[in-house]
Amino acid sequence: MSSIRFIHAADLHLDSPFKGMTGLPLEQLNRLRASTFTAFENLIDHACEASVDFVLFVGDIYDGEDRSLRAQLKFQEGMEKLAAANIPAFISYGNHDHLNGTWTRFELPSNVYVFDSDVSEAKLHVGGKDVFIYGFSYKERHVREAMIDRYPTADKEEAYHIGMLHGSLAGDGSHAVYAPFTKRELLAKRYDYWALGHIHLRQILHEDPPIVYPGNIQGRHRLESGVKGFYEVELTEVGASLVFIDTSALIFDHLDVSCVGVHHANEWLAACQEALRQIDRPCVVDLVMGDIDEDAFELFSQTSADEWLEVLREVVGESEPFRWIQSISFQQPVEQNSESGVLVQSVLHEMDDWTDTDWKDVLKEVYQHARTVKYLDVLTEEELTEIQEDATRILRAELSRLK
Ligand SMILES: [Mn+2]
Repeated sequence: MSSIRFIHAADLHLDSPFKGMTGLPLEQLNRLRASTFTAFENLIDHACEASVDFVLFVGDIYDGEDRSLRAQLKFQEGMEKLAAANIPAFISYGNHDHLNGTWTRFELPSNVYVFDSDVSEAKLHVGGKDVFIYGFSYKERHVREAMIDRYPTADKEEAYHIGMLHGSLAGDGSHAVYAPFTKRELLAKRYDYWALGHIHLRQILHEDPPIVYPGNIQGRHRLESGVKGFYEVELTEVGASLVFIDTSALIFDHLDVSCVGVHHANEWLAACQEALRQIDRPCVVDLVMGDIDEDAFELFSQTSADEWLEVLREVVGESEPFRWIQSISFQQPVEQNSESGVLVQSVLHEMDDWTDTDWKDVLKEVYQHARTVKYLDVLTEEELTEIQEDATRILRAELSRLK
C-alpha cells in the first residue's frame, strides 16, 4: 500500500515585531524582523523541493489578530508557490489569528483549504489512498472549550486519518489553556497522526501514533531558544517516520563562559569569543559568566556590566555569522569559605611559607631540564612572585570547580 508524505508546521507567527530588541545595528535589526518570513520561505522551499503531498499549518500563522498586510502578502506568495507545485495546504487558525479579528482580506489560491470554526473534515486522495484531515479554526481569541469532543472517531481502516488541533494538554499550567485535551482523548479517536499547535517548544507527546508539537518555525526571544522548524512526516501502513527540518533564520541561545584563569580584561574577551565560536550561525546570545573566582570578581567589579557589554559587542563586531550579544550576566562568585575554600586556604598557607629555595625546588624539573634550560633566564625575585600569584589563582579556580 502507498505511503503519504506531508509537512506539519504550526505557530509561524509571521511578522512578529521583536519589540524588546534594542541596540542592534539597523541592518541586523531588519534581518531579525524579517526572520519569521525567512523561516517561512525556508519551509515553502523545502515543501517544493521535497515535493510533499500536502502541508498542514496548525494555527497562529499570523502573530497579530490584524494579520498584518505584509504578513498576508508573504503568506499568499508562499501558498501560490505551493499551488504552482501542485501541493495542497490545510489551515486552521489559532488564538493569535482567530476568525473574529479585523483584517484586510486576501483571497488565498484554490490549493488552500481553511477550516471553519466548527470541527470539520477535509478529504483528499493521495496515491490511491484516502486521507481524512480534521480540524477547526478559533472563532475568537479564547476558546476554552474542549474541542476534542467534537472530533469524529476514525472508522475507515483503509484510509489515513489526521487530526489538526491548536491547543494545550489539560492541566499544563505553563501556557494559556485553550481547547484542552488529554492524550487518552486523542488516542481514543484512532487517528494515524495528531498535528498539534500552540506550544512553541517542539515535543513528541506520543510515538505510535505520533502526537506532535512541531514548535514554532523561528525563535522570537530568549525563551524560544535553539533551532526551530517543522516536521516532515511519512505515514505508511506500518507506522510513521518523522524528520525535523530546521528553518531558523537565526537562533536565540545562551552560553556559559568559564572565567577560570581570567585575570585581565583581554583574557575575558578571549574567553567570551571562544565561547561564541560554539554557535556557528547567526544568533542572539545571552552570556552567563560562571566560575567567578576572586580575581575575576575583582576584575568585573571594576567596570559596570553595561560597559562590559558595550566593549564585547564592539570586539565581536558585525563579522559573519552575525552574533548579537543580548546580555551578560554574572553568576554568584565562588564562595571562599566553603569546604573547597578551606582546602584552598590551607594550601595557600603552605605556599606562603615557601622560601625562594623551595620554589626553585618545585620548579627544578623545568629549570634543570637539559633541553629547556638554555631558553630560560635565571629566576628573578619578580618572576618568583608572579609564579606564586599564578599558582594561587589557578589553584583557587581549579579547586572551586570541584564543588
Ligand atoms: Mn502560538
